[in-house]
Amino acid sequence: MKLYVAKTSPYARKVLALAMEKQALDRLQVVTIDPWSDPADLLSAIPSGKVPALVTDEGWCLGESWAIADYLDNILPGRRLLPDAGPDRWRSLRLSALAQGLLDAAFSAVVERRRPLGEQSPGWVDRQIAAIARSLPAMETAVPDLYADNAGLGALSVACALDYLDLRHGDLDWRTDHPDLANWLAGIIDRPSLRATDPR
Ligand SMILES: N[C@@H](CCC(=O)N[C@@H](CS)C(=O)NCC(=O)O)C(=O)O
Repeated sequence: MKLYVAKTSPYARKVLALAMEKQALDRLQVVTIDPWSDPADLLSAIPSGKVPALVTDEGWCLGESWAIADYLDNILPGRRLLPDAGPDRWRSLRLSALAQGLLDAAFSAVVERRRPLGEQSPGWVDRQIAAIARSLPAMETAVPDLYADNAGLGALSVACALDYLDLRHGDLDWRTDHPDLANWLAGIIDRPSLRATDPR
């Protein structure tokens, strides 16, 4: 299986961390590319042109980090990071979706700020920052769930999203108002899967 990733992509990091947690990274041929330069093999594999993108051994392609993570969790050996069904699955999915919401907002603000000055929309950036500001208290409230998820897909997704905030939005002092979340992140971020995928 071929997995297209980019070095600093927080979405790709989530999938790589999952494969490492399952100790099954060797089952993937990881191809590091720059999606912004429109590489031909990525575009022919996946219409969105985004990473992560997975080309399976059967030759079909899957995009979207959450779908790839679900698929790999099913077919790779190792411990399950997203339970098959029941309350544990819903908890992990809830956390995963919360993380995706924060990550989408944080990433979108970064992309907007990289556009040529005359094309940037401060209103759009403010909207994304507001979404981040609403997501953080929801995550603080969900800290018991983050521990209960036991470094599952939901917890790893939140860790990747928060670490992306630190990488690209270092000016947002989110730890002061979310101390439990900060403590939880300090504990999980030292896992080998997250250390090995640190984009810094
Ligand atoms: N919803 C997607 C987002 C993936 C995404 O936006 N990836 C970025 C890199 S971090 C990308 O490939 N951007 C290239 C583009 O938008 O053309 C996911 O969860 O995988």
